[in-house]
Amino acid sequence: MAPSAISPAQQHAQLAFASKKVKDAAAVEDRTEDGLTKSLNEMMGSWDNFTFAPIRESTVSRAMTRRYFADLDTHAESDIVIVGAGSCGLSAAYTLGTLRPDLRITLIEAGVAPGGGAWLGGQLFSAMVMRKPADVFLREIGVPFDDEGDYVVVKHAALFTSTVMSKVLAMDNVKMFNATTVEDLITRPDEGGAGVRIAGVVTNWTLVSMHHDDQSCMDPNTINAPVIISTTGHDGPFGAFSVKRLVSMKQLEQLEGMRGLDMQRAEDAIVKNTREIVPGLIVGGMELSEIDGANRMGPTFGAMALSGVKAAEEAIRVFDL
Ligand code: 48N
Repeated sequence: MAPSAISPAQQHAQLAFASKKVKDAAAVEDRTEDGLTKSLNEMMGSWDNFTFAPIRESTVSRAMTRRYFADLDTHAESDIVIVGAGSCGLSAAYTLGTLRPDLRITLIEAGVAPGGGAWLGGQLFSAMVMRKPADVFLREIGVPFDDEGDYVVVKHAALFTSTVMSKVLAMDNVKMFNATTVEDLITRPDEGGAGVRIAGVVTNWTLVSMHHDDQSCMDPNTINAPVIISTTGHDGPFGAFSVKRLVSMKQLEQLEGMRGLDMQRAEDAIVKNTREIVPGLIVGGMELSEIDGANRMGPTFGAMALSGVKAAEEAIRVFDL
């Protein structure tokens, strides 16, 4: 499949933003011996005459809206869309964005706060367990951990989630639209097959999606893409979106439903079986357990990270067909 017409950078240039990109500023500024940058050090202790540069409210509004709508315009034609920015979706976005900077990748997340169930390790405990060899992914993104032999422990789940998210959001070819829900799939007849090929997603503001029943009809928006990765988690108020839609559009007979917790079996199954379910749609993470009837694994996250890596690999395979 040919990548989309023009690159995001070209599109942005066409919108002639006057801003200049300042990247990794902290990385290049020299630091004083107390560890802070010289300029921050100079600012501290001299607050009496402190003042911000002048601004007008409309400037702030335009700075936000100009970029948002330019991104929406650019990503209306995406190469790969990832639905759900939980631990699996973020890991897939990191792997894809790193391996294929030529692809325009769009991440759609229903919550205002991405991250899904990966802000805590389990119940309300902050430490996150990953069984080896998932430590390979932690080394890849530079998250420190305690090595406990067969498993590793990240001191706070939010350290993993915020690190992988920060790397994804810093990528030029990845754009995340959060507080945005995928409420349907775009389909085309699958040449040579009896079913359909997934060709994009249908989106709406999440707050709108939650109120279709009590407001007049609010039509959605669309994003065309030849490949979709769905990682919307196991069934729940928002979970398992794409697999449930495949059943309702008669592309899947039924869902086997996630089975009881069996840590030992669950994680291997989720990673090994992350795959293209119907042409153009790859499913990973806990959403997959609903199709296959895989066990749940509870508070261990290695399968989420590595299922995301595998989903990225699958997406590139399908895209390059
Ligand atoms: O964290 P989740 O729910 O899903 P995964 O598969 O990334 O990670 C699952 C993991 O957190 C576990 O459940 C752990 C391992 N426990 C397992 C167990 O046995 O209990 O993230 C899914 C994301 C969320 O952020 C949702 O808000 C989002 O997907 N989402 C959507 N975003 C856009 N459009 C939708 N229709 C949609 N549905 C869900």
